[in-house]
Amino acid sequence: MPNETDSTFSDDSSATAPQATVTTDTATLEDFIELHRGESLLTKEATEFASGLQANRVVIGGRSDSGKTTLIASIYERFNHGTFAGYLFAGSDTLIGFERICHHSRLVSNRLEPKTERTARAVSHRFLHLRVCKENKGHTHRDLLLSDVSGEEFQAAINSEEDARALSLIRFADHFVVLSDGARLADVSRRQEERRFVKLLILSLIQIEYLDKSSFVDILFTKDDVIERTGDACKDFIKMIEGEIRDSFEKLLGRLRFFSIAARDEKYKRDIADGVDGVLPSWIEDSPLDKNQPSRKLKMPPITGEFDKYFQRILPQAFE
Ligand SMILES: Nc1nc2c(ncn2[C@@H]2O[C@H](COP(=O)(O)OP(=O)(O)OP(=O)(O)O)[C@@H](O)[C@H]2O)c(=O)[nH]1
Ligand SMILES: [Mg+2]
Repeated sequence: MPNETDSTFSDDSSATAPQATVTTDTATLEDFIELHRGESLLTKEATEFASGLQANRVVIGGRSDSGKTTLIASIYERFNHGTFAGYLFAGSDTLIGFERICHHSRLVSNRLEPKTERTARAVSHRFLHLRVCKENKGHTHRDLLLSDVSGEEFQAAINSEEDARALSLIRFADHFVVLSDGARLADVSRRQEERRFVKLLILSLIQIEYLDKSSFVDILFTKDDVIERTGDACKDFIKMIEGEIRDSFEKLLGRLRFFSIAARDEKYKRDIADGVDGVLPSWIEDSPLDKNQPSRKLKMPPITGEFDKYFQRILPQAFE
């Protein structure tokens, strides 16, 4: 388990330790803007972030239950315990958002098993913001925006071009991440459907040119704890999918990589966010986009919640 006593980031008075427990559903945009102003965020840093030039944007796709929200919650929770993947937590403008998604994952209300709340389709296109700094590298920070989009939107996208086009946030992502559900891959009655889904999702997005030779794409096989318990036949199946996806798409994309993660081992044998440290640094550091060029613009989505308002407010230049 992570070292509970490691509080390296809390020595830095400029950092915002992710300890605030704010779970009210009635919080407004102003509430969390205030929250972020209440911390020692320098104006210069805030301005740089608001310019949108410094934040890498990671869009996380995958069908419902593949583990998207749990992955985001697990990253935040690891930073709760100190250094993760060589980085320290240095603040977030969406602490309420993190607390809300973690609330359902934690052992609260006498739950015996942690469960992540399903992301509602109505609250689409929400982003969570993380500010981190490299361990031993002083105060140079990096900003990361992680999408938490409902799996239903990705499922719809493989069946309809219109629904695929609704995922226009992928056009301006620095990283597009597809989660392939390890629990489905471990189940012989559902694994073929999962294999088809992942391939079709990438294909659909290539066909409408949301993914192209400039795109960085990562495939994450989730719930590796389940895969591990299922045995070698399942691992062989995953290797086969990996080979197929490479053969079909590698030449059409800027970068294609594969990882296995266990964001939340239900038997608690692995650390939270196990394996995520292998991919997180590249989300923070790498980008296929020339950040000095005007970025690809998004269609203004319908405003369905505070996350949409937040995103449009901090990155107005990202929208058409
Ligand atoms: N065993 C195991 N279960 C996991 C892991 N990660 C996520 N889960 C479980 O998988 C279920 C679905 O996870 P979510 O994060 O809600 O999935 P999602 O992709 O956000 O789903 P939607 O919001 O419906 O799109 C939850 O019950 C999680 O507890 C893991 O690493 N191991
Ligand atoms: Mg979700």
